[in-house]
Amino acid sequence: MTFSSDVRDALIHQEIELPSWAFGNSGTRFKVFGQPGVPRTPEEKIADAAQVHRHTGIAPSVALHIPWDRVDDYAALAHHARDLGVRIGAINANVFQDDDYRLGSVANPDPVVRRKALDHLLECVDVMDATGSRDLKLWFADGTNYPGQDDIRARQDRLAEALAAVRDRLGPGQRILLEYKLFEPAFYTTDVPDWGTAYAHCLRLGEQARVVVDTGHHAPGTNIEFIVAFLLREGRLGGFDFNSRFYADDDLMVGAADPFQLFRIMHEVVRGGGLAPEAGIAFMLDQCHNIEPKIPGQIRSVLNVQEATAKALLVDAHALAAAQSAGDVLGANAVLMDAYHTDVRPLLAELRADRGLDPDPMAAYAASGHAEKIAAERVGGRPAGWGA
Ligand code: LRH
Ligand code: MN
Ligand code: MN
Repeated sequence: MTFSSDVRDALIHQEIELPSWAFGNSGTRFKVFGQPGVPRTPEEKIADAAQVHRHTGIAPSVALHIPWDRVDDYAALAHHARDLGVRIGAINANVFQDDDYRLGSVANPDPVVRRKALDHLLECVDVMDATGSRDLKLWFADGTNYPGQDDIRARQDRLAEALAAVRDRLGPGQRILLEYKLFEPAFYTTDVPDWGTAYAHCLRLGEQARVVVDTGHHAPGTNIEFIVAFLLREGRLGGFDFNSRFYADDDLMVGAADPFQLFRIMHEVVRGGGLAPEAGIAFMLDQCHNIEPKIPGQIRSVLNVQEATAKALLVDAHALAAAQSAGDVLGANAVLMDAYHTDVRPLLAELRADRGLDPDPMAAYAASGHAEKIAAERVGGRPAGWGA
């Protein structure tokens, strides 16, 4: 079996964005486990991301998180990234880690706190201008813990006002990617709890706002591929924060908990034309590697997305459409399952070899000596931000 030239083309041009925070020490609220060789600076995080790209060939950008990646000169940071063969991708805002945000950020009842939060979001657009980033990714921890704690409608008004102010500040070609999350840290109401809420805000904001689907932010059993199909059809899917969940927002490696779900999602992406660069879908990872080594964890994750994508590209679209229109339930399902059960790993290994990459990125990284080198060079790696 071989990949058709269309499939090869799609796989060669696929780009998966890495999160800078995946390279820092992380953990749970119980314990952050330090690892040897962890980056001490944003520059070192970008250098680690560049290693992942070097071995996979499809991870050419790295997302920043402000203020975790705060530097004096963002243009210089972008230059540093380019020198290493990668670029800076989405800018992730952080309006959840200050004491001021106890009752929320942009939906806070206090206008002074709202202003502070908005100023940070606007500062993030300044960063985008300096780095040349297209996307501002917004996740709000805003919500309430108790019935009656705040006015649900008023919080929506405040949120909408802040989002509109950010939208007004965007340059041409820049976008808001609005993330939703079912719960946590708020446990009673969350101000952007689901795709419907995010979508409604994006519709009001206009063409420069799209929804980002973080795969870990849904209730168990949610049909995420339906959400993907719907948003893509409406032109409002901005991208993904890929990760795996077993229980809540576990941020485990994408494709680890449920590779079949990842395949189903990628099938809808392919079906909706979402792999084409002009579709503007950002394929990002949002993960933490609490107990496993970080660079190999990112390589594994990129490969998991690539394998799911390859399987989705192997779905026989004609046979599927024929079975569907004939009402052949079992036949249609079999077409999909045939693709899912194909072992694409040897084909992907060949594809890498053709591109001058090592066919086995995990083994190539292990043999590169990079892990030992950074362990010797870097002392005192910083937490990624979580549980710091
Ligand atoms: C919180 C979260 C969210 C953001 C990330 C920076 O749930 O994981 O998904 O994208 O932090
Ligand atoms: Mn996320
Ligand atoms: Mn999350």
